[in-house]
Amino acid sequence: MHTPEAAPAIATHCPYCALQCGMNLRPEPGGVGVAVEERADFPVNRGALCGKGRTAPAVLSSRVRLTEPLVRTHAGTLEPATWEEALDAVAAGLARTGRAHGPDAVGVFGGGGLTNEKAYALGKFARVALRTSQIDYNGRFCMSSAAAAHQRAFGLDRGLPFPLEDIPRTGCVILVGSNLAETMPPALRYLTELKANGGTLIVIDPRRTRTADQADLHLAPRPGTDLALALGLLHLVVAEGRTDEEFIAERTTGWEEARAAAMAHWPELVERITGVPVPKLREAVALFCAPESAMVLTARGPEQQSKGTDTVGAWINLCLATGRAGRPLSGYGCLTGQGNGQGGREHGQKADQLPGYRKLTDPAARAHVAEVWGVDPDTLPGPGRSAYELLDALGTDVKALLLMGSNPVVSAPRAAHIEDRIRSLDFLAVADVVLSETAALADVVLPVTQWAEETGTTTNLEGRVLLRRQALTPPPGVRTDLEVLHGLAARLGVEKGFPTAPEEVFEELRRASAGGPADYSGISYSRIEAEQGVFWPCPPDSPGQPRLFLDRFATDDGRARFVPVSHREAAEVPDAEYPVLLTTGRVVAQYQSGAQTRRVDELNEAAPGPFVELHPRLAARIGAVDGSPLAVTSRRGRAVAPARITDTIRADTVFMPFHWPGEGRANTLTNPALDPVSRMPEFKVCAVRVEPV
Ligand SMILES: Nc1nc2c(c(=O)[nH]1)N[C@H]1C(S)=C(S)[C@@H](COP(=O)(O)OP(=O)(O)OC[C@H]3O[C@@H](n4cnc5c(=O)[nH]c(N)nc54)[C@H](O)[C@@H]3O)O[C@H]1N2
Ligand SMILES: Nc1nc2c(c(=O)[nH]1)N[C@H]1C(S)=C(S)[C@@H](COP(=O)(O)OP(=O)(O)OC[C@H]3O[C@@H](n4cnc5c(=O)[nH]c(N)nc54)[C@H](O)[C@@H]3O)O[C@H]1N2
Ligand code: SF4
Ligand SMILES: [Mo]
Repeated sequence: MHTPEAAPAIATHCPYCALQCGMNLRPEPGGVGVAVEERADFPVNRGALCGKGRTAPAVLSSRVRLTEPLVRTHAGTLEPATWEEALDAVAAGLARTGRAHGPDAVGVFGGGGLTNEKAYALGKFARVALRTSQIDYNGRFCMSSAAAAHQRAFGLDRGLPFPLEDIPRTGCVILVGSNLAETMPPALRYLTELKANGGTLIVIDPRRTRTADQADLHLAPRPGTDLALALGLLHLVVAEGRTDEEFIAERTTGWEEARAAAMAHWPELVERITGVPVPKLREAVALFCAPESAMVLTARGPEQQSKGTDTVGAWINLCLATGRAGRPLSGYGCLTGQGNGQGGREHGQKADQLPGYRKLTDPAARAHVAEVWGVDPDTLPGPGRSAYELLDALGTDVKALLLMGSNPVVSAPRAAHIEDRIRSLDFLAVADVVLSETAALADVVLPVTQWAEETGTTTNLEGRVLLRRQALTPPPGVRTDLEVLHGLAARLGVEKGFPTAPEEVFEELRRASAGGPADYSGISYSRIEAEQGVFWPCPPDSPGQPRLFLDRFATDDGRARFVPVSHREAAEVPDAEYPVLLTTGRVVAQYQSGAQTRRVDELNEAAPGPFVELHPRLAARIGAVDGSPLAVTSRRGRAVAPARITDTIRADTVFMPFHWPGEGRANTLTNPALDPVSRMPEFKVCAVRVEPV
C-alpha cells in the first residue's frame, strides 16, 4: 500500500533460519507495523522468501507477543510487573542461589537465533557477572556434530567452506539428510541450477522428501545407518581404484588407518545394515567420481545421531580420498540451521568456548579475552556441561537458570523429563518475545524486542556476517536482550562492560575475536552494508574469505586429517517390544518449537498440528487409518497424533515433526543418548511401538 508519507524501506534479514534471506522492511504509516518487500540485490535468496519469512511481521503484533514483564506471585500465577521489579527479582533469584550453593549452581541457556552481539554478551555475562561455568545453548542440538567433525578434520569449523553460489557449478552434490525444499526453500534454486548445468544430485534420506524428488539418485537408508553408508561408498571408491593418490599424499594425513577401517565395510554388509542395494551404492560412487568436482553437504539427518561426529567424519573421508576438498568447487559442508547458527557458536555461549571460537581451556585465549574484558584470567571459569547435561542437572546441581532464546519444553530430547527438571528449579528467568511453553514455567518473564525492532549481526550458513538494521520502534513495555543483560549485571555489582548499543558490543567483539579462528576484527557495520556481508575469517584489511582451504587446511601442518571411523548401531535398535524406528524433523510452515510460527494464522492453516507419517504396509499391519489418531510409545513416553499414510517413507520407519507441545510432542519420545564427542542427542533415531488409539 502506498501512502504519500511512506517511509523508506530498510534492508534487513529474516528472523528465522540460517539462510538469512535478505528482505526489505517498509514501516507502515504511524510506525506500528512493517511490510515485507522483495530485496532482489541480496545474492543468497535474490528476493525469494518462504512463507515464514514473508509472514514474520505477524509476530510483531501485540496480540501475540509479550509487552510487559511478568512475575510469579505467591498465589502461583504470572502477573504484570514493572521492569524494575522484574529485573530486581531476577538478579535476586540468581544471586541468592549463587550465594547459597556457589556460582555453578546458576545456569545460563542461550540460543543460535541470538545475534552475535547477544551471544557474545550472554557468554560474557555468565563468566564475568555470574562467574558460572554452567552455560550452553541449543546449537548443541543442531550442528554440533558437524562442528566437531570439521575441527577434527580441517582444524576449523565454518559450516560451508564456500558460498552457496558455487553449488550450481560443481559436478555432483550428495545431500545427506537435508530436506532443503522445506527447511530452506529459496536455496532449492541452487540445486535446480546445478541440474540445469548438467550436474547431478544424490539425496540420502529415509523419506522421499520434496528435496529427494529433485534427485537423480535417491538412497533411502534405515535411520541411523549413514555411517555405514559412507564407509561403504569409500570401500567402493578404493575397490574401483577411484582414489586421488596425489591429493592424499600432498594434502592429508592418516589415510592408511581410515582406508583400513573403510575396507572392513564391504558392499554386501553395508546393504544389510542400511537397506540400500549394492547397485545403488555403485551408482552413487559413479555419479560422485565422474565429474572433476563434487560436494557433500550434510544437515541434521546424519548429524543428530549418537555417532554424528563419526558419521560426518566418514563423509569427510570420502571427500578427502577422492580429492574433493580444499579445491575450487569441491568440498564438504554442513548446512547450519538457525538464524545465527554459525555466529552463535563462535562467540562464547558454548560451554567450552571464548569469543572468536577460542578454547576456554587455552591459557593464551583466556589471557587475551580477560584483557579485553578487564578481568583477571584466573577468575574465568572452566568449561561447563553440554546442553542436555545442563538441562538434566536442573533442580539438582544447577538450581537457578537464565534462559534466552530457546524453548526446551518442546525442543529438548526426552522432553517430559526435561520439563520436570525445569519445574524443579528454585528459580527460572526467561527472556522471550512470546510466552513460550518454557516461559510459562518461569518465575520471571522478560519481554524482549524482535529482529525488526533492534540492530545486530548474524552469520549465515556460508560464514557471511550480515547486519540487521532496526526498522521500527518497539512497543513501550519491551526491552532488548542487551538492556536485560546490562540491567542484571549492574544489579549483580558489575556496572561496566555490558553496553546496550549493539554497535558498541560489536566493536568489543571485534577485539575479543582478533587473532582467534573466527576473527571478526576487520569487519564493521559499515563494511557489511557496503559489501552485502563479509565472510570470516577477516583480520584487519582482509577482504574476507568466501572460500577456505584452497591452499592449506587450518591444521598445524596444513593437511587435512583422515579419521578412522567404523560403523556402530544406534543407541536404541528395534526389538519385539519397540519394533519400529522413529525419526523426527521439520515441515515447511513451522519453525522449531513453533513458539513464533504457531502464532501466525497463515502458517497454522498450512501446518495445523503434529502427525505421524507411515508407510501403507506398516499401516495395514497395525490397522492404522489415514487421519485417525495413532499412539507412538517409546521407553521415554507416549505421544498421540493423526496418521498420515504415504509411500514416501520406509516401511520400517515413522516420522514426526517436532514443532508442537502437548499430546503430539515428538520429543516426549526421543532418546537423549549423546554423541561422545559433540554431546549431540540422538533426535533422528529411536525405537517405538505404533498402534491405533
Ligand atoms: N520450515 C523450517 N525450516 C527450518 C527449521 C524449521 O524448524 N522449520 N529449522 C532450521 C534449523 S535450526 C535447522 S537445524 C534446519 C534443519 O534442516 P534439515 O536438516 O533439512 O531438517 P530436518 O527435517 O530436521 O531433517 C532433514 C531430513 O533428515 C531426514 N532423516 C531423518 N533421519 C535420518 C537419517 O538417519 N539419515 C539421513 N540421511 N536422513 C535422515 C529426515 O527425513 C528429513 O527429511 O532447518 C532450518 N530451517
Ligand atoms: N525431535 C527433534 N527435536 C529437535 C530437533 C529435531 O530435528 N528433532 N532439532 C533441534 C534443533 S536443530 C534445534 S536448532 C532446536 C531448536 O529448538 P529451540 O531451541 O526451542 O528453538 P526455537 O523454537 O527457535 O526457540 C527460540 C525461542 O526463543 C525466542 N526468541 C527468538 N528470538 C529471540 C531473541 O532474539 N531473544 C530472545 N530472548 N528470545 C528469542 C522464540 O520466541 C522461542 O521461544 O530444536 C532441536 N530439537
Ligand atoms: S528460507 Fe529461512 S531465512 Fe529465508 S525466508 Fe524462509 S525462514 Fe527466512
Ligand atoms: Mo537447528
